[in-house]
Amino acid sequence: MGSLIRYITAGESHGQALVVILEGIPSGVRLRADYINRELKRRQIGYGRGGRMQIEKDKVKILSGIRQGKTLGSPIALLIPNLDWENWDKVMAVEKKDEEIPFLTHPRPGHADLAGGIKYGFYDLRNVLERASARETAARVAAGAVCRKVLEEFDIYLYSRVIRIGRERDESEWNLIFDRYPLIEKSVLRCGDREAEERMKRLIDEAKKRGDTLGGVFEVVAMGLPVGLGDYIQWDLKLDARLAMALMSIQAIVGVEIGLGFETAKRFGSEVQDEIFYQKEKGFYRKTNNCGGIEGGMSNGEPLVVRAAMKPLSTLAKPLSSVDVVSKKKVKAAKERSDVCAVPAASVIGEAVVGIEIARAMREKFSGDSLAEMKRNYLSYQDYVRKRS
Ligand code: EPS
Repeated sequence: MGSLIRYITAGESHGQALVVILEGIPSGVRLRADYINRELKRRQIGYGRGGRMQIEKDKVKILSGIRQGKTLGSPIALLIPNLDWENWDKVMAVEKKDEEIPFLTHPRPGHADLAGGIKYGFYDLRNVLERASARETAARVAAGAVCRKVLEEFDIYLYSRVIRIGRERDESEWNLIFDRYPLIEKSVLRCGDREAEERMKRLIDEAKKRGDTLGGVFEVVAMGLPVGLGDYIQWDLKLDARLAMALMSIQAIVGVEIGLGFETAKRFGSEVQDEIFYQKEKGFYRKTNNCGGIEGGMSNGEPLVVRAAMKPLSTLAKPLSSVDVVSKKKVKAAKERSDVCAVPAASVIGEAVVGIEIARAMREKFSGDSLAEMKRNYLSYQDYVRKRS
């Protein structure tokens, strides 16, 4: 995609640390570790998580790219130590030790275990699951926090909430997210409806009792996007396509919709398209936002509304049938300590990856090596937009 902002993560779930290198952040952005840590903490909260979150207290170590509190424009390297590493140092040792480590040979249906083992030629499926684990998303949230800081410089703000856990739903419209945000941020399920939250919690308790897991749906809303992020001229520049890829790349995400999404397929065009109005003070505007802030692969100035569906986690305390990859005998799938439900965490991760995509599109549109240069370009574009409206 040739974008100026790009990132790559490294790290195993029970290895020493997670690492992310983020490139393309302009110089001159004020950034403190505390700001990143706040986002890391938000990702760790959530009803239905397992024992691991009692162990990890995610804190970032900024290794490069920031000096005297401001970004340098050079690659930003961030490290998040895994506190659980001390319990896994033998199993996950870099050097081969004399002690034999038993192989994990029972792939979990729905996990990367079997396809990954066949692909990389492993009979110890731990080699797959350690990297396939959603622990990796802590690194993405750290990168997302940096991008979020850039976006705040342009008055772009991100929100998220959980609207479904299994069969239980919060039916409220997306635009209630702002009024309910204090409640959402305090909720253990990131749900803005207390009654729905209680039902969701009961369902999670029931799943836990049964040794089962649950998925759900979260919604991310971004406010303040200028018109014209993304592009209509080429498939891989379209903002909706890029957001879908970013969200689908989160572990266990199986579907993404923008605005009314799948619901639009059931309606007439006249019930779906957002009519255009104009007022001298306001410029162009809409009274509805069924398209979720994106038309023709570009932001249209309305709030961005995206939702993602997460499948139930594949590590079950009461495991399903599987086959041993060595003996080929019928077995029960591997039973690792895990979460019952991680949709609230996914919702914070969703904010992060959406933030990264918006920051990338902003850097493309308002190209500049420094924040000041980006801001100048942004302001001159605002002048242009105002003159036209
Ligand atoms: C995960 C399994 C669990 C989760 C983990 C993701 O870890 P463990 O196997 O150590 O109990 O807690 O998520 C995190 C560690 C995290 O930071 O989100 C998995 O298999 O994907």
